[in-house]
Order: sequence, then C-alpha cells, then structure tokens
Amino acid sequence: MNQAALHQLISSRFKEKNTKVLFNLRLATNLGLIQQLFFSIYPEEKHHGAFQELMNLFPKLFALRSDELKNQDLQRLEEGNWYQSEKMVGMQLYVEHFHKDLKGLKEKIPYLKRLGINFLHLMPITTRPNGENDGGYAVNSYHKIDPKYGTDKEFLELASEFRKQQMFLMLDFVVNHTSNEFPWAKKAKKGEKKYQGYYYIFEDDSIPKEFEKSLPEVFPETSPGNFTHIPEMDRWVMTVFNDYQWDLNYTNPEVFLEMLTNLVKLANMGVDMVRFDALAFLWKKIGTDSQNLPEAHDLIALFRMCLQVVAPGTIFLAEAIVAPTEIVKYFGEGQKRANECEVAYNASLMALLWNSIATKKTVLLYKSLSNVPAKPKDCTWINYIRCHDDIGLGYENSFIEEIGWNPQQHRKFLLDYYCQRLNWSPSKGLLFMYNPKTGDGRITGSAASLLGLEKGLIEKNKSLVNEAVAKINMLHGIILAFGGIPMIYAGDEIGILNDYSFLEDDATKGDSRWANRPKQDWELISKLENKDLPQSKIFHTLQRLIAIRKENIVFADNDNLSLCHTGNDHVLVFERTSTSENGLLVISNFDENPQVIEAGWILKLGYFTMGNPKDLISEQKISLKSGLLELKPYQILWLKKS
Ligand code: OTU
Repeated sequence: MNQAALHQLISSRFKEKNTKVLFNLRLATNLGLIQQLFFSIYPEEKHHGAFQELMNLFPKLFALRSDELKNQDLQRLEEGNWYQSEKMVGMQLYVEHFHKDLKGLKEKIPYLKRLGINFLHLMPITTRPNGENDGGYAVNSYHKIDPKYGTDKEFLELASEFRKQQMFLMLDFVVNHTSNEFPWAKKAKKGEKKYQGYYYIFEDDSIPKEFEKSLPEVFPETSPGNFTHIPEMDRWVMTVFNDYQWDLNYTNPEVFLEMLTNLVKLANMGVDMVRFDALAFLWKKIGTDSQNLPEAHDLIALFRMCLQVVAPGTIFLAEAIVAPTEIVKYFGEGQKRANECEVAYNASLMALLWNSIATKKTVLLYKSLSNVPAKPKDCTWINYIRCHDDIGLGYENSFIEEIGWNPQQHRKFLLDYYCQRLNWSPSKGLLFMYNPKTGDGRITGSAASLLGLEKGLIEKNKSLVNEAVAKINMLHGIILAFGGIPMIYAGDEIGILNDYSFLEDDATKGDSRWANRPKQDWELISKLENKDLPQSKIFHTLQRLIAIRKENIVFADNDNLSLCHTGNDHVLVFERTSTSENGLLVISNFDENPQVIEAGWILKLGYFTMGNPKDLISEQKISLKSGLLELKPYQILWLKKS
C-alpha cells in the first residue's frame, strides 16, 4: 500500500498528531514486512539475535531525529508525493566547483532561484582520502563534512536555510563501499577480525579467482580486476570500483545495522532525497555478474521499510545505470510487494537522446521506450542529459538489430562520432575506459562540448554555434516535459565547455569524467544580460522553460505520457495529458534539416479543432501548411490546446 495513504488511514482513525505514537504505529504496521525481509537475508537460525538488535535500534534511531524533521515527516505524509510535482526542478553540482564552499553556495541561492531551481544534489562533501578519492565516492565518513567545504554546523545551517526557502536537498549514500581509510577498513588492516568481517576479505586468491570468472570490470583502464591485495594484512579484499574502494559485506547483519544507522543520521542532517549510489552492486555471488541480484533488492527494500518507520519524509533515488527492464525493478513491488526507491535515474532516456543526436534519428528511442516496463504510480524518474559520470552505450542489442544496424559497429560509430574520431562530427567528447581489445568504451564531455559548441566557438563557426544552442535547448525542453524531475547539470545552463585541467593533476588525470566537472563561470554569468551571447540564449531559454513548466500542472508526473508515432524517423513526439488541464504535445526535430510531419493525427488528437494551438516556448500560434507541420532543425514545440 502507498505509504502516504497508509499514514492518512492511521492518523484519521486515531486522530493522532503525537510523533512518538505515530512512530509506534508505523513500526507496528510495517513490522511484518520488515521481519520477512530481514529473515530472508539473515535467517534467525544462522544469525541468532540479529533481528532483536534491529528492534532495539529503532527507538534509538527515532530519538536521534529532531522534532522539526519529525513534524515535517508528518506533513509530507499528509500532503502526498511532493516529488511528482511540476514545481520540482533540480540541479546537480560540486560545491567546490560551484562557488567556493558551503558558505559560498548559500550566497548563490538567489542565482538558483533566478533560474527556477528548487532541488539540489550536492556531490559528496564528507571526508575522503587525500589524492585519489573518486570525487568523494570513496568515503572516510558518512557524516563528517570535509573541512574544505566548511564545518558540520555550516552544513546544518545551509540545510535549514533550504527548508526555509522551500528547496529540497539530495546527498549521496555511498552504500556499496567505503574508502580504504574508513575506520572499519583501518581496523581490518590492523587484523581486527570483527572488521575484517565487514568487507569481503580472503586469505588467498582462490575465491577471488572464482568470482572473477563472471564479474565484469567497472573501471578496466585504471582499476582492472575486482580484488586488491593489501600487504598490511596479507589478504585480498573485494574492490569492484577503484582499488581504494572496499566493498561492504552485507551478508554480515552487523554491516546492515551499522549502515542503517548511518542512513538515518544522513536523513537527520536534513536530506530530503537520499541517492543510493551503485545500489545494483550490493549483493555478490560467485558465478554471477553480482549486479541486480534479488538479495540486493531485498536489502534496499529493508533499508526503505526501516527508514519508513524512523524518517518517513525522506525518499530514495536509485542510481542504477542498468538495463531498462532492470531499472524499474528498483521501484520495488517485487515478490514481497515491498517498496524500494521512489525515484530512479532515467538512464535509458539519457543514453537514447545521445544516440538520437548522433544518428539524427529517433527510431531506437521509440523502439526502446515503447518497451520500458511501466513504473508504479507513486514513483517517478529523474530525467537528465548529463551528469558527472560517463555516458554508457547500454542499448538493447536486439532493438539495434531490428533496425538493421550491427550493434558492435553501431557502438563504434557512436564512440567515433562523440570522441573526435570523425572529422565531420561537431562533437568534442573524450573516451572513457576504452578497451582496445574489445572496442568497448564510454563517452565523457560536457553537454555543450558534445553538442558542438566548443568546436563552433574555436572555429568561429556561427552556424555550428547556433546549431549547438538549438540542440541544448531542445534536449532541455525534452527532459523538462518528460514527466518526473528534470535534473540540470550545473554549468549546462550556460553551455559550459569541457574542463581540461584534470589532465594536470595526478589524482584526476586517469579519469576523463573530470572533463565534465567544470568550475562554474561567474564572470560569464555576470554577462548574461547581453542577449547575443550563445550562453545567454541557453540560459534565458532554460529559465523560460522552467517557468512555463511550473505554471502548468500538465507537467506534473501522473503517468500521463504517450509516445506518438509520426512516420518521420527524425522526429520525437509525445503527449502529456492531465485530468484538470488541456494536454501538451511535445514535438522535437533531431535532424540538421527542416522536417515536416503529416498533421492528420494531430488534428485527431484535437490540437487544431478550436483554432490553432499555441507553442508555449515561442508564444506563437502554430498553423499547418496544406496539412503539414514544418519543423526547423533541432526545433522543439510545446503545443497546448487553445
Ligand atoms: C557511481 O556510478 C557514481 O555515480 C560514480 O561517480 C562513482 O565513481 C561510482 O558509483 C562508485 O561510487 O560505475 O561509471 O550503476 O554506472 O553505479 C559510474 C552502475 C559507475 C554504475 C554506477 C557507477
């Protein structure tokens, strides 16, 4: 059952507002499922007393939560799903690259508001090793703010300021691994058996070799293999990501209990959405690729149900960059009918948009999206173009083949197109984790550089620049209208280019993802009033699109998206409908040439019956020329019935 509905039932039945009583009621209602999940992972006969430990932990964890947040929890349960609102517009940023530190970020809240952002994903800000640390994804602590960002107190003040300004906050929960300097890892290295049991640690490499037979490599260039020999303890430890990121061993219930405590403490810092990093990797099994295993789903559901009891106002984001059919499983409702994450990255849409730009065709996008299984009604997507990671080419081979393309050749073409191996391509992307033996690789680079702005500016090629601006605006127009939360990557709002300074630093030079982790350009931002700058055109269009989104309920996510088939392979069209408002038709042209679509079916949808529909973006009425709708290269229309 939907948790908000459950809460309403309980609170109306008991006319109860006391947070403690409601906590006990939540515990009582969810206990059956929590117990079932816990025992399926940690059977009592094998882990005697572990469940009792969890029971003892609940009241302690609840006592840690502030009254302000407890009341906010109740308010959220009453109001329903805030994350599905048309008002939600997110931005992802590195605090140190945005504006100095936490204090600096606070100073820039007016800038975020000016653009229309009300939801922030701050990249990791807790302590981490000096030197290589995977951008903070190797954690030395789950809560201690790294002094380079400010103090713990400053963070709490910032979070409280966000609440006052009705802005939502997301932080990462690096749930799969800690750094090799984390207190548990240090104790393990010193030989403490208890903490060696917190990781996958082996005396020799015989079991690691068994695992390796079926484990893929995440970072084959910089961190080949999935195990690392640690001389201090003369043992092997599982390190699926980088060799300084030790995988936590969730077969040990103590690890779950400690990590649950860490999760609650994170929620108590005022975090509204917790990003579950690399959650697909939580369970490992010899003979499998150790991703998306049923036990990983049970663990996430268990985290969810436990947090539901203690801090029900906090929701989860699944960072599962896996096949579309696997992603939707992280919304939950599996065999045990438990909830998992309310939100997931729409990695499929992201990768398909890049494919459509390179091929100038939307065929694969239609084919793939039509086959994405439906998501539960109370869940939503984060729609994005770029983030701090690479773009993986995770398309379904069978769909590529159905179109008549060879999957391997097609991926090679995409790498060539984006990573400067075709001189006619406008793109200035970089290869990531390229494997010359297999030809596999991924793509990095900023949206603007990938879309031709960098090349256009270097070559002073005005039409290339204009084309890049149109492409950026079109992609923003799609993610803002697609249903779910649009997440803008900081810098993309001003078309920021690749940052090559990562090549000069030993700690970052092996990881080309740093090309797209650029410093915010405040000098450029101070010039945005000059409307002729290409960057101004990007910023002001995005600002307008965001404002329009917030004014129209039809943009809210309520499972109201349908793809429309036009017969033109260069065009993407989808309709959004709403019970309380006229529908919205989103039409975009991925081709460098003008395109026409036959408009009979648009007439049938009723968009032209009562006069010509208005394009919300240009504020122009759209008319048909002899039954045809004409689109400029990379044009996007948001048509609303008038
Ligand atoms: C995540 O990404 C983070 O987003 C990365 O920045 C981290 O390096 C990594 O975890 C380790 O903490 O491999 O290339 O879903 O795509 O979890 C990025 C599978 C990654 C992976 C994803 C991971």
